[in-house]
Amino acid sequence: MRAYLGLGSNVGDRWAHLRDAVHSLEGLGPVRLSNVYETDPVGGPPGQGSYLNLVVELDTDASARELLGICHRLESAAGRVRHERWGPRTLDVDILWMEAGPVDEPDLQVPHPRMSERRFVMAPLAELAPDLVPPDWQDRAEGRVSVVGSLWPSRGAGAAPGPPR
Ligand code: A4P
Ligand code: MG
Repeated sequence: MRAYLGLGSNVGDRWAHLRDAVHSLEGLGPVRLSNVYETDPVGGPPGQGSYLNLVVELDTDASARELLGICHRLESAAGRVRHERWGPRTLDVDILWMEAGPVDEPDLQVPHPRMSERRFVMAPLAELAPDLVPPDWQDRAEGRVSVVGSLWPSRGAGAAPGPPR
């Protein structure tokens, strides 16, 4: 079943953090990738650096709870330390939407409750899943975003960041 993850990084080697996470996700099954976007930080402390963001489509039988565990493992592997909400991070991995259906628990909400307000989520998600994006999302979402490259193909030679293919 389809599931969408939102990945973001604004500390350290941002391309490497995203590439490593995508490599790990490829180990779970087939993936599709959006372009990578450079995005203005939304919320959080003033002065934090811009993010690189992308969305990954998975084809998976994992439950939402299992997927959350995978998100946390990927964040730990990138050396993420939690200081403050919406603060700078080596890697953030959020579950955006799952075909398996919604989840509403204290520590896990799917679809992600803030995704439609955020251009750094909606722009890459619109590439992969136009069916999940309301037609007026550009009017509702905040934050400047621009395509800066692609991780596709992410395997082997040619995996370095570059212009969209
Ligand atoms: N959690 C609940 N639902 C989910 C979900 N669907 N996916 C819980 C993942 N986690 C979910 O997250 C806190 C807890 O949320 C998790 O432990 C999990 O149990 P966190 O990653 O520790 O903290 P956070 O990311 O600072 O908080 P939050 O509320 O998840 O933030 P957001 O809304 O994800 O925003 N600006 C740009 N340009 N790009 C970004 O990527 N990211 C954020 C984070 C803010 N501004 C940004 C970006
Ligand atoms: Mg998060």
